[in-house]
Amino acid sequence: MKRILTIQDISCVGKCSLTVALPILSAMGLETAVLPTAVLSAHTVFPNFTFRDLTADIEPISRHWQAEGLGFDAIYTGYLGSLEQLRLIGDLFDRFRTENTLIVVDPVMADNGKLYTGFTKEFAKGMASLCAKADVILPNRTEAACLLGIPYVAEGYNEDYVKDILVKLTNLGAKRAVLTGVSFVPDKLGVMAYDRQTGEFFQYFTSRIPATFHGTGDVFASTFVGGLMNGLPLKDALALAADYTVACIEDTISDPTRRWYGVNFEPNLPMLMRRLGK
Ligand code: PXL
Repeated sequence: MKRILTIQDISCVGKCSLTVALPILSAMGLETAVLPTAVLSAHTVFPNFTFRDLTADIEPISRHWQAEGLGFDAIYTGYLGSLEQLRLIGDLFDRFRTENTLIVVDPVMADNGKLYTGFTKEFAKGMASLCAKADVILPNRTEAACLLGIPYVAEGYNEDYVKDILVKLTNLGAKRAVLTGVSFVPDKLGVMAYDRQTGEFFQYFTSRIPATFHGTGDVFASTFVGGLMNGLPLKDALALAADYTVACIEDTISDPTRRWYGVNFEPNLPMLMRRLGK
């Protein structure tokens, strides 16, 4: 069984980060180790959330793993809390990377043209340095603008513009870049990707659902990483992640008892397993 390490916060309530990544990756048949970067009472869209920083634990925990000879087939990072954490995790990549380790960085920090609470331009620069050490990065369009230090364009862009962004993203250092939240026509939303080694571009679009929910980026990223670790080619992992995310959003919309703070990813786990033949 492949073993994956995911590094992100625990938002105790919130259907995001580790509370999404763990069940999704487990359902996809992957042993999932975690390195929590912080414990929050709830994610940062809740008012008055508590935040316990775990930066000081990153090095001792990972040194223990090294002493035990533990390694990982993939390392996937999500929400990280500080510049110091970016530095420590870059160092962890260097210590655990082998020829066969897949390193995926989801540079969680912004959406809809704005940085999330607590993030700065300096953090975005540090995140660009962490992205340089990854094999695959998956920013949304706002995060891509922050990483590249260019203005966020809300609408009215075309395919050439997105391709240019993707090439610039891989110029940061990663072999492959996936850009989420791409839309050329109002009723379709999707992802585009670029593989610098083959020069190939990919795209996958679904119907746009007129609602936004928190945590969908983490659902998408976890499923995408799980797909790659199940041996799917990039384009199939993208399609699986997009279809599953859409199914979760549709389930949420049709649920009168839905939570405002996240999506119903749980009822759709069997669909994910079926798609993988599990
Ligand atoms: O879903 C991304 C995310 C993860 N973790 C925390 C967050 C957010 C987005 O706001 O607040 C704590």
